[in-house]
Amino acid sequence: GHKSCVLWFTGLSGSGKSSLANAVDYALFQKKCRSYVLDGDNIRHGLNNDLSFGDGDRKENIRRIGEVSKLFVDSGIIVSTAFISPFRNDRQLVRNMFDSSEFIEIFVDCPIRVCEKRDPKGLYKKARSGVIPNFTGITSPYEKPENPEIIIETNQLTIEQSVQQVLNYLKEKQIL
Ligand code: GGZ
Repeated sequence: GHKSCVLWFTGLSGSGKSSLANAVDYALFQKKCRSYVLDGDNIRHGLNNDLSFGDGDRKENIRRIGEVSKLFVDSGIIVSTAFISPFRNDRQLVRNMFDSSEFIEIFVDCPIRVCEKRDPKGLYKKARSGVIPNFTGITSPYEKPENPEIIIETNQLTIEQSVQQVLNYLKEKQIL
């Protein structure tokens, strides 16, 4: 058996949140844990398809994701969320929905020049040329976590090393 918790990945577009959340989720599945990933594909395209990227809608995006995460945690699942969640205050509001051991903030730390170089979807290019407004890191802020439970430098580590860092934390805290 294992305890349930939220692995709250936060970081810039292209920092590797989604890849890492999915890799952690797969590693947990292999260990026979019950886990699930919430990301743009299943939330921004569904429940939250009424929300834009303005500050107010980002806040509501994160609030709803916090509430959904709570349902998963109540059902005994380890839920990984992969959203930029750029505002410190919004992340704090979600943190406050949980017992302190249940909310694990993971700062996916990657320099913006590296994210911009990766630019897998060409979004930074569009943001620079003004086609996409309010783009995080370019024309909209990203407030770095001050006291995250885990910091992962995706620019310095392999995906396997990054996954291991998360698993080590979960073992240390006796969640696994
Ligand atoms: C940031 C944007 C924007 C703007 C579209 N700013 O790299 P991606 O494509 O796949 O992930 C980004 C995703 C961000 O959605 P989140 O729900 O994670 O954001 S937040 O937590 O701030 O609400 C990016 C794409 O959507 N995208 N427009 N203007 N990212």
